[in-house]
Amino acid sequence: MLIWEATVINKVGEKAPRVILVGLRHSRRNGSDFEGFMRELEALVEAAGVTVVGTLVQSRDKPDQRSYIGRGKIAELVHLVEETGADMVVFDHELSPGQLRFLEEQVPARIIDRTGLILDIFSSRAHSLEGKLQVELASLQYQLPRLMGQGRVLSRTGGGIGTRGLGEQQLELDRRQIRQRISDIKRQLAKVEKTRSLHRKQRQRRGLKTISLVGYTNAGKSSLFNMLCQKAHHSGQDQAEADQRLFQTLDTTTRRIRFADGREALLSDTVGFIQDLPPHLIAAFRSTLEEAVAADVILHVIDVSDEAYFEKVEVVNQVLEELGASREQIHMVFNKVDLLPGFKGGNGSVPYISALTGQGIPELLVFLEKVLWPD
Ligand SMILES: Nc1nc2c(ncn2[C@@H]2O[C@H](COP(=O)(O)OP(=O)(O)OP(=O)(O)O)[C@@H](O)[C@H]2O)c(=O)[nH]1
Ligand SMILES: [Mg+2]
Repeated sequence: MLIWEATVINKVGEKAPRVILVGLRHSRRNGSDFEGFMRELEALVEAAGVTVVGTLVQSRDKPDQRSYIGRGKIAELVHLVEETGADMVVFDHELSPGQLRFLEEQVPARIIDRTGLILDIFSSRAHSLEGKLQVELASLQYQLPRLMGQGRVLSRTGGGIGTRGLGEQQLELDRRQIRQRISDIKRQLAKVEKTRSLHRKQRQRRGLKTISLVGYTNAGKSSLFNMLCQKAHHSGQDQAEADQRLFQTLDTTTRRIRFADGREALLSDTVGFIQDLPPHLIAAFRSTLEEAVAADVILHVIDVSDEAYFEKVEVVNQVLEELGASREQIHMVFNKVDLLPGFKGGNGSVPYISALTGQGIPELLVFLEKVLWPD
């Protein structure tokens, strides 16, 4: 059956694919810093475990409808692919099904767009049943309009998994199977959500307060989660994984933490955000994200050492707002102060911390206690 399979771009045992990045600088890209965007794309590619061997940048007023980068630039891309021996080309934006097909025909390498790349990273990181179902749902919805004729179906990585010799009939069969699978997954997810909302009601009834850590990917949420559990835990549990790779965390982890006076709260570590998150992914992860914003306190973790932190704060605020978080719930915490040369400490109103060295953590716990129990 041709349904989504969890294969990763860089399968263990295969040599790391060589990748060319393609970026399109155009006037409609909402003023954001293009170089920063490309650096982030490279970090995403690295998070998928592949090596970048070249970058191609095109400037035009707007994307070309048929080929995204324009015909002249495609010739240059083909040349670069041949010269570098690249196996894969990653585009900086989601391609339409038509653009993807056209590029596949023209360029002798696998074509992947930013959405396909993010989906790939997500699927390699999902461990829980819910996470896996959510990623599969988003992936199938992405894949459905991208199924191709002649019995070729685009794999999640944009390449073809060859089931040659099959025709339109097979294609229709595949589509029907995918639609069927999509509705199965939705049904399963609805069940998981029901159980979760039941648990939430139980917690509320017991009066247990909740804190969720949210923020841009790589801001240090998992590191802070571990640090807070270490300083305020009462049961030795396994740790959340912190890593410099983007989207290290996908599944939500929750632990009980205890404050100085013995009061307790539940702390959750969650999936990170990124600019231009694929809409299918947001939709698929909606219940996880809504769960995060339903907390009594939303701790927005910010990497102050990142020169683009201000834009990233905006991205996170926007997603939080879309999810219905209220301003009163959201509290910012500035992380990675150890990387700021000559940092002397904040003015006391906003917590400045280092989840790595532990600086500012006792103060953060006091801060959290105050916002959780204001009386
Ligand atoms: N120097 C320094 N590095 C930090 C600090 N906090 C986290 N890091 C590093 O930043 C990287 C990302 O940390 P994580 O805790 O995995 O970040 P995250 O927000 O959970 O990331 P995702 O799960 O990928 O969204 C890791 O390499 C951490 O070691 C800090 O306070 N100072
Ligand atoms: Mg994490």
